[in-house]
Amino acid sequence: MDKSNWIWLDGKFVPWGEANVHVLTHTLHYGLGVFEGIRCYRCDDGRSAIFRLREHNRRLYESAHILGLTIPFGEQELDEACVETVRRNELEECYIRPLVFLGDGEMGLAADNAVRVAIAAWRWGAYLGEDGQAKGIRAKTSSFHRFHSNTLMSKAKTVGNYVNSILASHEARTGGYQEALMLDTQGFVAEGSGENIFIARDGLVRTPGGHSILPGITRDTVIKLLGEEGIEVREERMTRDEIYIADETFMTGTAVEITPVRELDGRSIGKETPGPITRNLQKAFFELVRGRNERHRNWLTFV
Ligand code: PPE
Repeated sequence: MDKSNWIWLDGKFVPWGEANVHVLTHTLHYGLGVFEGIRCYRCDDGRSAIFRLREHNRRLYESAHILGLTIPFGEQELDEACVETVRRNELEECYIRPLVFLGDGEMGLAADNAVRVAIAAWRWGAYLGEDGQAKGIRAKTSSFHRFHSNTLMSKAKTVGNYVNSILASHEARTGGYQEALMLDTQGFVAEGSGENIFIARDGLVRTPGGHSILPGITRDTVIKLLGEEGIEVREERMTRDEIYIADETFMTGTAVEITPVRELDGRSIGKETPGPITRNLQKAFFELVRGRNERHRNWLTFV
């Protein structure tokens, strides 16, 4: 990975190579921790802007609240720490990773160790490759279901939840696909291993509703951008074969941004990838994050 110089750890900047923890760190054993993934883009005027920082850190605090973890810093303090991490590392464009974890001290499930916070930032290009973003990826329905909302909490971006994602993603990759489509425990479409999913058919866009998914901030951005273009987005249940017969399918997430899906389970999707709705949306999205959309300038935090 493309290392940077400094990591914010519990309120102080430490050199990248010294941001270490003890092997008996609680989260390392049991997965109880929460995190975020945020992107910062270089705008046309040369300034860097963090995209929807407030919403990401709000979700970080909500995730912690769901798990019963109290973050020992104020929300504004962490927003500022994210900005400072980008600034200190002199990064023009980057991915920011705040992580909240339980430190070492006691072992066992009842341990009440100190809650610790780290913020790292590094350069991270197209998550599923430049080619994937331009021409679309091949996905496979996973044999691993997205966990039920009463198993692990789906509205929390919990460290341990990603074992479910990794099982699915690894299965897809070893089978020669780039990403997994995960169904919920009832068999309806949920999301990708680290992305939300949308389909378009006859000019109408649909995405699975809230039950078994992480409510993505990119998903919310896309719903708003499409709405402003006069394209209706319905949040409702869908089956995997509705994707087979969609005109267009795309995945959204901070890391993948907006990535078209050109094939699911060996069936090609639509006539062209990306289709017109996806192509226009990608354009609108990149204009927005690079500061060319006056209407949503409040989604940008300039570094
Ligand atoms: N669902 C899941 C399961 C998920 O992990 C993400 C983000 C999303 C939906 C989209 O959420 P949002 O980023 O707010 O639009 N996945 C992160 C994982 C990256 C990683 O592999 O690490 C991300 O995109 O940052």
